Amino acid sequence: MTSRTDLLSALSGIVGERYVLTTAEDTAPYATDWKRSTTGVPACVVRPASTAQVAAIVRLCGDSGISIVPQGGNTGLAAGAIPDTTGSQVVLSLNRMQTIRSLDPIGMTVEVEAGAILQTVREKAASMDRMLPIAIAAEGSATVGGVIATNAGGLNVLRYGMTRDITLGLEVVLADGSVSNGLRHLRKDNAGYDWKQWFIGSEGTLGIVTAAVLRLVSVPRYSVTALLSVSSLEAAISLFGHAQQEIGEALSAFELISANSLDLVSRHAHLKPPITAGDWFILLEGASSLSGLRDAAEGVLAGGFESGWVIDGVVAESEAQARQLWALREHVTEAEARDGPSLKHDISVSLTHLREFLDDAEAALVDAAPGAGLNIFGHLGDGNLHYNVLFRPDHDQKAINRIVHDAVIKHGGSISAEHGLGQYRVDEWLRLAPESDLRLASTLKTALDPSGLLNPGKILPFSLLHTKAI
Ligand code: 2HG
Ligand code: ZN
Repeated sequence: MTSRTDLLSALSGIVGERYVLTTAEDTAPYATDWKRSTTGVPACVVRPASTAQVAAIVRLCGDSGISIVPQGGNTGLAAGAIPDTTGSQVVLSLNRMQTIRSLDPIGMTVEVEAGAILQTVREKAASMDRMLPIAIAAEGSATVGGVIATNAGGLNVLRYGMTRDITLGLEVVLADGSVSNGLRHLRKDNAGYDWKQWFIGSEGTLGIVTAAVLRLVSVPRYSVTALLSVSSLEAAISLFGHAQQEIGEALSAFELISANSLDLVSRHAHLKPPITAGDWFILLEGASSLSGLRDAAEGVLAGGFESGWVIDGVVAESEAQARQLWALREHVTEAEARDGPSLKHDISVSLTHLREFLDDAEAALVDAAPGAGLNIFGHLGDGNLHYNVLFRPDHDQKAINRIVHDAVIKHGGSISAEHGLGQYRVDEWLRLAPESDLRLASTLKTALDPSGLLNPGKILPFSLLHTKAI
């Protein structure tokens, strides 16, 4: 058994003493999640500067039986990068590994270290007239490694896919301290298993992503943004079908925002929609290298009015107005946090069942948590809603989670669409996942991390790996 002093001095030997943080003050930013609802107690925080240092730390911790919680920008919404409260887990922050190793504007790829800030990579790509098509509200702090570990989604999934669809290659440090180098810049690569997929969305439980090759796209020269209010969810869904027809593959975002969400934004961020309200709002964006988008968006609006789906709408006249419309959507999370405590549910349900899901969940919540508020918004085009419940202290939080997730499963949906299971949804996943999913997950975890060194307690608690249930 390694003493704490031995561990700290061995870690200092790898990264240098100033990059091993031990005081409560220094470790605090790494110990609490963005929402400030989960706080852990790390043994220390270690900040390596290279893949070789990450590998050496993993070997050291493995030999000493000390578990590791990998962390990127700490912007996650499910506490997947926060240690437990035992004071025995080492947080391994990748925030010193920020190098953009290469950017190829013709091959349309960027190779980058895991700790690079998403926005910095997007800006670098933009400076060469290319776009990294991962757009999330936290891009100013989120890192490439964190985005990969959670398979982040965001605002443009409709057009470009999830992080999984944009990742071409990975470099990963495995639990035994070896390095798997798959930094290939290839669109086509069927040689053997596509092992990078095992690590994307694995929340640091199977290996530590240290670098990646990501796909770039051309910068759309034209874009159009519109905000519409609609008469019902059914109207919103019909309008989505219409927009897909009119705008086609250039439709890059189709976001749903409830009137309640915009009420929160108006109260806490003092921003108001410039149109007459309905129960729901739609923020629509089209982006293309070809012109004609504005006509197409106006066609969507006109068709929406004609069919009685749309109550009011505006197509942005300028870049500045488009940004104002987007600000309404982008402030929802912050406004919710300012309003008070909430239970986040990051769900996806196919559009054909969405109405029934909302009805079932709301009916059950009215009984179980009377007076709870709802903040529902998200990526309607992907069937992914953030169904966030603004609960009161007397409400049973576990019961609320069960109600929402039971309704999701009843309608064939997923309880974790784009934020990961983290710590918040592990119990619910174990309760609701098909046994065969758990068995496969357990097989993979046992093969890649047999001693449960990496991010224990996330996705598949180690204590459950060898039980009969799995
Ligand atoms: C978004 O879509 C993010 O804005 C955050 O995924 C969702 O705050 C949330 O629940
Ligand atoms: Zn989202």
